[in-house]
Amino acid sequence: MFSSMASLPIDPILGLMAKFREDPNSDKVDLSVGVYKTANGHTPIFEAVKAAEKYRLETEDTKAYIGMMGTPGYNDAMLRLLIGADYPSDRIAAALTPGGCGALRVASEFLMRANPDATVWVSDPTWANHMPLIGGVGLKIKTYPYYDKASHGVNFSGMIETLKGLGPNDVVLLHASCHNPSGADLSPAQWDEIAAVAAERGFIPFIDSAYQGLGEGLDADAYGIRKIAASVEEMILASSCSKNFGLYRDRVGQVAVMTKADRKEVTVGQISSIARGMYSMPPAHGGAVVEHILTTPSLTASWQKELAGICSSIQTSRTLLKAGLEKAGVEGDFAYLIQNQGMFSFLDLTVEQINKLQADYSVYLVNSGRINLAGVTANNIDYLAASIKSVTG
Ligand code: PLP
Ligand code: TYF
Repeated sequence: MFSSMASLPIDPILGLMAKFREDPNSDKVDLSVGVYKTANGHTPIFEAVKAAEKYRLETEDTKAYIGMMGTPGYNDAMLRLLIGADYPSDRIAAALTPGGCGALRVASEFLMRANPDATVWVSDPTWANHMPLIGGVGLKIKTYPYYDKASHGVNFSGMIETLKGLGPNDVVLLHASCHNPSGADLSPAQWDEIAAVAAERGFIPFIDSAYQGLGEGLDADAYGIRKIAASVEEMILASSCSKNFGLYRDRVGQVAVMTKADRKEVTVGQISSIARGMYSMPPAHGGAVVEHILTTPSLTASWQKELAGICSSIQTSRTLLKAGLEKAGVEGDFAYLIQNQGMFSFLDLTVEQINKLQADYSVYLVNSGRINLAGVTANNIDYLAASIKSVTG
């Protein structure tokens, strides 16, 4: 039965991560997968996470299942973080999910049940995994203009013109902050306009928040979420604790569906039924850690401080890269590297140049030219800039 299965290429991002690990070159530079690393290439565990895990180890007295939606405490703490303390609890059905990916998949299954004819509009370009996660349930996917290659910012007029043509059968996937892969984010004024168009046209905003706190700060990065939540009756929010709590492998996320009044219970039933068909109960550990941090003021403060440190270290990497490329004489205006937000930006390199960077210099980045800025450090910038200079001529 299995011999007819086709051989498939592996996830290009995760494939590079494995290749990088095997590369013996001591000068190697990893700009591939979106994982935060310190200057020595290590991804640390937040102190608040360690403290919460210690607390949990001491106090946890059962491994019996948690509910399909996760715990109410986790869901409440996350919604406060994302939407704010005044979130409309009577209209939001939320569930702990295995990572942001789990949230995106549950949300897509929910949309498919709600309206199999819906079209999900994603930014051009978007995170490559949005395609299998959303398209895999059978939903149609189309793109709206987003990234402007010339300015390395947002082509907002192109985007808003497309959104103005959408209606109630459309769903628009928006990145809350730190756009993956471009780093080009929407301004508050642009979010205001999108919220007004969503309310007017009746399409469903579907917000993916995987980097809250890694752009301009926890509240600033949630501006769009909060504006949209205050402007429309129905929306979906898929969030991840992988980056901002450093809980990558523990798989912690949340799906939240904002509904019309009186539809909450039906929505909880639908989400539970979708979870039952996929994994039934989510893993408890990471959600409990996040809940403990967000409900313990001293740990909240410690977590926020460490997160702000990561954010400023990525900003330092942006400054380093801009200065390094200029110093090495690489052609181009690199001011955009400072304007972009979060872990990622594009470098204008051809696939040929990217392949050469990997083959000749052990510099790893994905084919699109997307780089993870966390991989740029004071120690490797001269080597990295010289390598880029040499492949760009
Ligand atoms: N959405 C975006 C845009 C991402 O970059 C990621 C990856 O980190 C996720 C969602 C979800 O990640 P995870 O499933 O690891 O929480
Ligand atoms: O874009 C990234 O690099 C991160 C991590 O299948 C990631 O979002 C990459 C590939 C993948 C899951 C997560």
